[in-house]
Amino acid sequence: MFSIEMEKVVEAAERIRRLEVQGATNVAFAAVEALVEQMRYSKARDHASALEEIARAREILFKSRETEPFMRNAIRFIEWRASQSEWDGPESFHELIRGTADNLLEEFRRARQRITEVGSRRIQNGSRILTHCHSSAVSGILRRAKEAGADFEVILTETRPRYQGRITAGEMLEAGIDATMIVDSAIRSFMNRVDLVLVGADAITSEGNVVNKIGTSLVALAAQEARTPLYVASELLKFDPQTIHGEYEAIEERPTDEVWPGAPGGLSIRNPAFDVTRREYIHGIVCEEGLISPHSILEAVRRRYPWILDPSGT
Ligand code: RI2
Repeated sequence: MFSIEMEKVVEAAERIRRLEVQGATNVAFAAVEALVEQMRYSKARDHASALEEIARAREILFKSRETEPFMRNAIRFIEWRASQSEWDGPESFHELIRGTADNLLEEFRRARQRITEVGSRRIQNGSRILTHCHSSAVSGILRRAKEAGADFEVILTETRPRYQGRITAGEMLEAGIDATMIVDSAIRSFMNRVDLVLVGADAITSEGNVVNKIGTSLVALAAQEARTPLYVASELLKFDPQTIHGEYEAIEERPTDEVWPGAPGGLSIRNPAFDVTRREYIHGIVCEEGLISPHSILEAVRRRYPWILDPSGT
């Protein structure tokens, strides 16, 4: 459908779609890098066609995974900056894109550092933490806590159907953290032995609800029943501004053969990748503004990243 000129972006979108790049933050980084690369090899010779190319890149990247506002916020920001720039030839245009992306990625790294610091303080010596799926934010917090000398155990779910729990397991073992894997359906059986639940996020809505890997809302239910506090580790950059306007976060449905390859004909299979955990189930969101209540998410985003709500306000 797209010409060979969109090669860099098409390749990146494919890797994202196949989950070779996984986790909202990694997806955002990969999408930004792909856009910068694309514009490095751009054949556009005027401002209008360069912007047209960015718009096509955006379209391809956004389709790779539906539930990824972090990626969308980042790409929209770069696109907006590009649209406001003066055209001074393709090389300086690329420099502008590169510079904007570098500043943005630096901001992402600073956000992550703060999340890691704040979150690690909640990991008590001798405690047991349950996590679901693989979140680089959660892994970062746990690694930091370990470096700070805390001795704790992690219970991790295997996370059907794509088994991202194995990525978490590998990272825990590499960091020397005591880790135990359970099947997803064992969550309730283990919840009474857990001190704290820590999960990542793919999207945060204006009401403070969190969209994360399918099964997270069940983890939250079990945690509430057992009175185990549940924290979400997430950049505010995952806030979806569309939700302010009343839109629901779209939930990606993935191929059914991930659930059962070669399933008998006539059987319907559904494979939603994410679900919504309502804010009532969330004790706090560990973000770049510190540990905040999900109720205050919109104010925090407005304070920290006004450009997410309105790029012309930057
Ligand atoms: P970080 C993952 O989705 C999980 O739902 C995880 O909690 C979330 O992204 C955030 O990951 P998937 O890509 O940004 O495995 O914390 O479908 O890395």
